[in-house]
Amino acid sequence: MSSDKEKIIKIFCKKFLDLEKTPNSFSEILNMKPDVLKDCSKENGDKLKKYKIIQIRHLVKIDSKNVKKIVKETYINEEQIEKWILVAQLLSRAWKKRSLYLKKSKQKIIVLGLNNAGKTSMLESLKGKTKFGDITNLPPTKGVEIQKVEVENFNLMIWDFGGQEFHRQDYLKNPEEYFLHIDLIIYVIDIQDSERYDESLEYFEKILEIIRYFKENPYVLVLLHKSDPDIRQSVDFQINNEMISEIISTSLSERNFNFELIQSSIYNFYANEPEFAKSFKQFFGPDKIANTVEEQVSLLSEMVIKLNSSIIHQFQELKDLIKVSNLKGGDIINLKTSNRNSTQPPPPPPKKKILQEKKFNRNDVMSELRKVFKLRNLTD
Ligand SMILES: Nc1nc2c(ncn2[C@@H]2O[C@H](COP(=O)(O)OP(=O)(O)OP(=O)(O)O)[C@@H](O)[C@H]2O)c(=O)[nH]1
Ligand SMILES: [Mg+2]
Repeated sequence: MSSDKEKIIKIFCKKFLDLEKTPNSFSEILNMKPDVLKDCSKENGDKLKKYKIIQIRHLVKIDSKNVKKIVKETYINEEQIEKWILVAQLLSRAWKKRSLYLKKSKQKIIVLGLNNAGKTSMLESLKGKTKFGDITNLPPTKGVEIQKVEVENFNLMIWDFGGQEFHRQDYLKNPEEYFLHIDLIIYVIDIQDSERYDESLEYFEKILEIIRYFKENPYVLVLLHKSDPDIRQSVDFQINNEMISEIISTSLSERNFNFELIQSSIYNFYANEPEFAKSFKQFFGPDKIANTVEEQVSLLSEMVIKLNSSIIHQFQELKDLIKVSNLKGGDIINLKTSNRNSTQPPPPPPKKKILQEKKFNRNDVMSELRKVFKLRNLTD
């Protein structure tokens, strides 16, 4: 039995079952008698037989009408039955989705944060999107988008978690589908949105709790994102930055995570000087002031003058250094949480391009990633 599978089964057994020996599979558990469930005595198990509930799997589809009937006729506590049903459903779901989370991709990176934090934009610039309009007009991510990114020495599976509230709730309710086998967490906080700090920190805390519960030990990279060059000198920014960094560092140290906090901005990519960033933001950002064609052209020409040859040179270098393969068509896996209840069968697995396996460890990945961040000018 793979150690990953063993780990999940052990968690289930410890929490929900009274067993002396750990079974080998979810289906083995589903075939067991209900009286192996915690708080289900042999007597209760016998009572359930009358309702054709002989194995745990038979509990999965019991509806509330039948629950009421059983409670009325057997005097089994309703809350207890509801709990057994829930456990059976969890096990059944774990069994059905086993292929999703039992397969360990070589390097799994999950990118989380509230909606509008700038996760997808950051990833797009990391991947080398050079057309700025493409980065600033991204739609909100629906569910989780998984992309394979190939960087010089290694391959990454990057999971971009859409941050809208209903998606966030889904991840927290179904953590086993998302938070297993993680090598790196990138948590993105919009440093410019101080009104949502509490909400973001709360979400972050919940994720860390889950990760610890699963006994995962990923490296954590926190991006204090939207640290745009033109605001870095402002007092507000510096105070907020210090406050947030302190809170996060304390929380991560207390939980013994290896971590790093960095300031990032997509405007760094284009701008090494604050003035330049400001013009870019005016041109492309959400508060863009350049509306007429004349205004746009004049602003753009100002920027082009400022765009010195070293930056152009940098662009060329980057193109050669980082080869990003964004999987085409069906190869981008989108876990849309809104389709959770769909009865449609899952799409066939994508035909995978065989990539050369290379041996690397987490330190290599981190140092490569740091290099990419730096090269992309996402960080200082
Ligand atoms: N000022 C500034 N704005 C940014 C930066 N990065 C992203 N943005 C803007 O932030 C907004 C949201 O960006 P997205 O990348 O779609 O945000 P997201 O976190 O992926 O949002 P969801 O997919 O809904 O979770 C867009 O208007 C981006 O242009 C940055 O570094 N600085
Ligand atoms: Mg997004």
